[in-house]
Amino acid sequence: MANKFYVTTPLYYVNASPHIGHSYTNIAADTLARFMRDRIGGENVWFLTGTDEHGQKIQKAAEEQGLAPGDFADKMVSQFVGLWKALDISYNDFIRTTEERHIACVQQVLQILYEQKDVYQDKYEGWYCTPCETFWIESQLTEGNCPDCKRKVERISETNYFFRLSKYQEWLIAHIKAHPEFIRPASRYNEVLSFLELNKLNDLCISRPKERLSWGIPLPFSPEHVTYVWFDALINYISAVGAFDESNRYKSRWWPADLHLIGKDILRQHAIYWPIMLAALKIEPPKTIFAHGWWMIGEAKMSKSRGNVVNPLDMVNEFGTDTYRYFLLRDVPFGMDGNFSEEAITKRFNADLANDLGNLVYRTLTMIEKYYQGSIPDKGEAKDAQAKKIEEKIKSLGGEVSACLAAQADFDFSAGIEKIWELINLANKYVEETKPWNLAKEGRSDELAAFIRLLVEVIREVARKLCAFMPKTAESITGQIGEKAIQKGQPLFPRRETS
Ligand code: ME8
Repeated sequence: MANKFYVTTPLYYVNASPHIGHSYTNIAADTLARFMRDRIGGENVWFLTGTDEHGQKIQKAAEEQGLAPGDFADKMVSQFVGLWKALDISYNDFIRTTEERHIACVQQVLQILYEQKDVYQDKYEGWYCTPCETFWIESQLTEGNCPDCKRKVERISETNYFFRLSKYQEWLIAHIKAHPEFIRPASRYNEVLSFLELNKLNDLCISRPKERLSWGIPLPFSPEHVTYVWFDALINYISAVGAFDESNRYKSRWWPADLHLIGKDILRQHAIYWPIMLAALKIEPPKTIFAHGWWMIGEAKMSKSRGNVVNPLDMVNEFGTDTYRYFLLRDVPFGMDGNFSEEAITKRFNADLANDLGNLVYRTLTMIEKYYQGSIPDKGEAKDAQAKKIEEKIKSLGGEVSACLAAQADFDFSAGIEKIWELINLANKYVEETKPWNLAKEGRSDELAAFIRLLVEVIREVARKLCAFMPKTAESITGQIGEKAIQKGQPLFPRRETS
């Protein structure tokens, strides 16, 4: 088993408030980080998130609010930090690309690549999409517009610096072929590989003239230029863990990253630019890049530019943190697109949380109150077939959940949760079949005690396994079921009216 786990999320642009899509990646990363802390020890897990603060988009958004870009970014960062707190995101480090530790690292990378001639100066003539900050050649345009965002492009001609992507294309193809786990899920692996096999990579323009864009990291060898925002931002994954610093925290400890978690919108930058940047620096590539799907509203991707975003805090206020986390992780297999709606959350809430989990905990606590005055019975062993089945399931559950959350299974959160629910459902069925009220009436006290003890074991195991997915719920269950006695609280998930 690996002795460390370094997981990252994208660094989100601070030009607008975070929405459900951003929260999804962080909830997934948080769940894995919590899961791995439990398995290999907290000191062996490093979970990095942060914000991407340079570039045109942010400069423009700041101007619109009449603020200096740095002040604007400070203001926006607090929204991300606040949201991560509300969602119980247990990151170990939060990096901002405007921090000195990052800027120094980016400049060092640029200097190394410039000295070894992997970065060179050239004159650029072609089309430029300002909102996407991307250069396009004539043949790439769709009806004269940007092929990504379909907006108008501008003709530009300027001196810039370029990174030799093309030189490393064959290396990247070979690396991908030799490492089927490098890009996941398989559909994304195939997408990147066939793109590389069918297209010749152009070198990447990694600078912007200062007169056009001033909000960026200056090139150490050309003060007239700032660094292209993607080239700057990707470096966070090594700058945050101290690449090139004295502390040896980096090579000996965290790098290579075990997992870069991203959305499929930024696959090209992560699976092509980034490994090539690392190869040029003679740094090992990350082990796995996993691109998940999109949350959609109807037919459209939820995005700032489309203006169809849902504020995660509204959902947390309405449904609670854990219901929100549960819904996102359970409703859609990781890697696929999903449709977001409040009706869908309510449905999951009533069926899975109120009816199954909440009911199991509440009815068990109620029985302990009623039959044992709140003390958990300490003897009795259930011997019937259903009890045996439940005991087996308690034993196998840990392994089953781990298998679902493994890289080989593409971090299948939904299937992992389903395994936990198999146990919950077995236990609920056991209550219905055993009819404990009859055992009580008939004075079969040993059987009743054994039955209750098994339910308590089930609930304890469910709480342990839910920790990574729903930390508050797990804590609340553990708080209600003590070592020897219970402390019954309000029902965990009181049923919601459907409209
Ligand atoms: O791309 N569904 O930042 P960004 C699911 N700064 N996930 C979504 C989503 C949706 N509808 N919308 C956004 C950037 N995301 C760069 C990254 S990394 C060095 C630099 C999530 O603010 C998903 O993780 O546009 C996606 O990749 C990311 O937010 C894009 O965030």
